[in-house]
Amino acid sequence: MKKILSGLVVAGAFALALTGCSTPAGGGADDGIITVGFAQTGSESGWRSANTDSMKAAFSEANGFKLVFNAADNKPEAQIAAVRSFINQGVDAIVIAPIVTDGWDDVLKEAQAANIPVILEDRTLSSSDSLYASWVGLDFNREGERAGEWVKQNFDGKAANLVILEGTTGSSAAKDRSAGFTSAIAGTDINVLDSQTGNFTRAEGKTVMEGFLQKYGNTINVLFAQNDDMGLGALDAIKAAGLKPGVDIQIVTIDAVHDGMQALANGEFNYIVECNPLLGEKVAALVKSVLAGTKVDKATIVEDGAFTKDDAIKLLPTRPY
Ligand code: GYE
Repeated sequence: MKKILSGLVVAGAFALALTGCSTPAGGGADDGIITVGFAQTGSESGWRSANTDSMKAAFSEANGFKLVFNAADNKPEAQIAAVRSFINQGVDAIVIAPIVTDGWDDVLKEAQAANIPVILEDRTLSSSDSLYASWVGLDFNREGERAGEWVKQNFDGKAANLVILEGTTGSSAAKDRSAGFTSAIAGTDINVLDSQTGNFTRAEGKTVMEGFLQKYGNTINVLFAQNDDMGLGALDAIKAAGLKPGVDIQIVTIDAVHDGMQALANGEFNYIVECNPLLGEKVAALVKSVLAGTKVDKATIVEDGAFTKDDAIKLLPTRPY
C-alpha cells in the first residue's frame, strides 16, 4: 500500500515488531503489503463462487496482500464504477473479471494514467492489449467446440433438434463458446430450434427452458447449456414437463462444478466440458511479477478437460469444488 496514513504506518511497524517480522526494504512509506482491487462479475454460478474463493485464498494477508473485493452483480456499469473507485483509492494493482467485452477503454486509460497495472482473469475484453498487463483464463472457444463435437458425434445423421442456453450476452465466455460450438456442428443435419440467454444462472436457465418446452414440446432431443448452473435450472423445467433429463433430452454443459458433476454421475447430464475456476494463484503470481517489473506473458491459457458419467463417478469424491 503506497498511500498510507502515517498513523497506520506506526501501527503496522508496531505489529511487525511484535510478530518479529523485519520492516520491508525501503521501510517508511511502504509497508510491503500489496493492495489489490478485484472487480468480480458477481455471484451468478457455482463456477463464480469457486473462482472467488480461489482469488480470496491467493490474495491473502499471509501471501502479502490486502484484497479490496467488489462483486458487481453482473452489471457492467457497476463493475466499471468499482474499477474507478479502486483507482481513486490508489490501490497497487487492479484485477478484473470482465462481465462484458466492450466499454472498457476509458477506465483502462484512467488506470494507465494513474500508473496502476491491470491484470485480467477469466473473461477477456475487446480493448487494445496495451491497456492491460496480462490475462489468465480459459479457451472458451475450444470449450464450445468440444461441446459441439460431442453433439456432432452423438446426433449427426439423426436430424436431431437442439436448443441452446447461452451465457451472459456480451461476455467473452458466451460469445466464444457460441462460436466454437457453431463451428463444430457446421455441416451436420442438427437442427438448432432456438438459442437464448439464461445469463449463466440457474433461475434464468429454468425460465428459458420452460419457454423452450412450451414452444417445442417433446420434439427437443438435446440441450447445450453454456454452464452447469443453467443446465441445472433446466433439469427442473424438464422434469416438471414430465420428461427424463439425460434420456428424453440429452444435455451437454460447460464448467464441471460439483453440482454439475453430480448431475452427470446421476445420468441427468450426459457430458461436461471442464472450465477451471482455480485461477487465484496464477493471478497473484502475475500481480507480483508485474509490480516487480518482470516481463510477463500477455496471455496465459489454463488447460481444461471433458467428462463422461464414468469420469464423474470416479472424480466426484476428490473434486476440490
Ligand atoms: O462458465 C460461468 C460463469 O466466465 C468462465 O462465468 C466464466 C463463466 C462460467 O458464470 O459459470
